[in-house]
Amino acid sequence: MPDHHPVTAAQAFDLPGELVYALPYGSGHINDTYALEVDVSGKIVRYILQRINQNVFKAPDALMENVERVCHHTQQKLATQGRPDAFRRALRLIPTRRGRNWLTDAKGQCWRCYNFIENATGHDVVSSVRQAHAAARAFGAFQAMLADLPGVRLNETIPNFHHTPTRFANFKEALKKDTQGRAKYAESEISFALEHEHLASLITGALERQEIPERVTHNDTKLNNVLIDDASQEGLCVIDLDTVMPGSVLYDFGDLVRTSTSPAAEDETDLDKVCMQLPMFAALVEGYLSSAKVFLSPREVALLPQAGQVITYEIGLRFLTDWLEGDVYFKYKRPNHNLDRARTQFKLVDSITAQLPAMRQTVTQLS
Ligand code: ADP
Ligand code: GN1
Ligand code: MG
Repeated sequence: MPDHHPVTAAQAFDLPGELVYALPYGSGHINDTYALEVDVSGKIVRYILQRINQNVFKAPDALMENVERVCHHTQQKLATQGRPDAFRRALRLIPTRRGRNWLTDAKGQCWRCYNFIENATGHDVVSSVRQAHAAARAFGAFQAMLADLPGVRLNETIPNFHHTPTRFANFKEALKKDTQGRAKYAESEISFALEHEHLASLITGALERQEIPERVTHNDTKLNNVLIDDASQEGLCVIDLDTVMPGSVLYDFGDLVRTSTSPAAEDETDLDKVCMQLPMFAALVEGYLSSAKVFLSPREVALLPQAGQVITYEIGLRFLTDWLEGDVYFKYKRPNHNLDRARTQFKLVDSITAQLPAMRQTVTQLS
């Protein structure tokens, strides 16, 4: 953890009692996340405090303007649906004592505080078809809620975030520079990345040719970015709103395939465990279409099978690039962690590629 002090930041927020603890929390790769424990008349109430990673998000105010709008809109939607548990189904920003929705501290660090969604879990690895179905349904419902977001186009919090050809170009640049002298240790991963360049423009090309529309999308739909209700196993609340911005639904569906069809963790080192499981894919398609079919175009549906292949390749490229550049972007816990992650992604790309005909058949049957 960096030296930024969460307690000082927490005290700037309008919490309803005494702060007891601020503990590092979760397994996100980007922000610093803390669970706050607040004593409210003898009862402990938890909150989530986050310091935005400004190495990754260069314009935190523009990011928070998006988050503010998205939270407001989703809460309003849920309120009009009259759901009794609406407060568990969308994030709510806790204001600062000065009435702002985020804090910029004396060092220029940006912090925000959310309600803590209790009795729900963000899973790092999928454990059942039911879970896959629930996650996909929740992300589809999230996209549906944002389809009529009023106002101007959302800010792009990371330019070219899912422009896979740009990710490929960045990889080539990192390879050329090889600042850490690491390229010689990853020959087969580098070959894989170079040989699969044709995948990069599949979705961006369709967007550019206007075969598929730009929509408001989440852009970071990995399984642990939706909290699943521990009791009902329903996909309850979509979190990690930093990259909600204009994009393609295919990257959202694809990242579900990347993170919810393999029984192995994203950083599994035993590659024999990494594979795309067709029953999980079918559950994702069913769950996603149950909430998103109303607005998806036929072309978007037709491209669902390949979406996972493209984004898994893209995230593999990003892990490999970061490793070549000396691990400057993703948080890591061991040497070569990003290389391990890249390997796992590329193994999964192969597994998806081998099963594309069956995946296409599944989508045809279920749509
Ligand atoms: P990162 O961008 O670093 O991935 P996230 O916003 O995904 O950060 O948060 C990290 C983790 O914190 C999540 O995976 C989840 O476990 C937990 N978390 C985030 N927001 C909440 C919340 N409002 N309620 C409960 N847990 C949360
Ligand atoms: C990061 O923030 P987190 O851990 O949910 C990353 C995603 C990657 C993912 C890989 C802003 O997601 O793009 O797909 O790691 N987020 C950002 O696990 O770069
Ligand atoms: Mg996250």
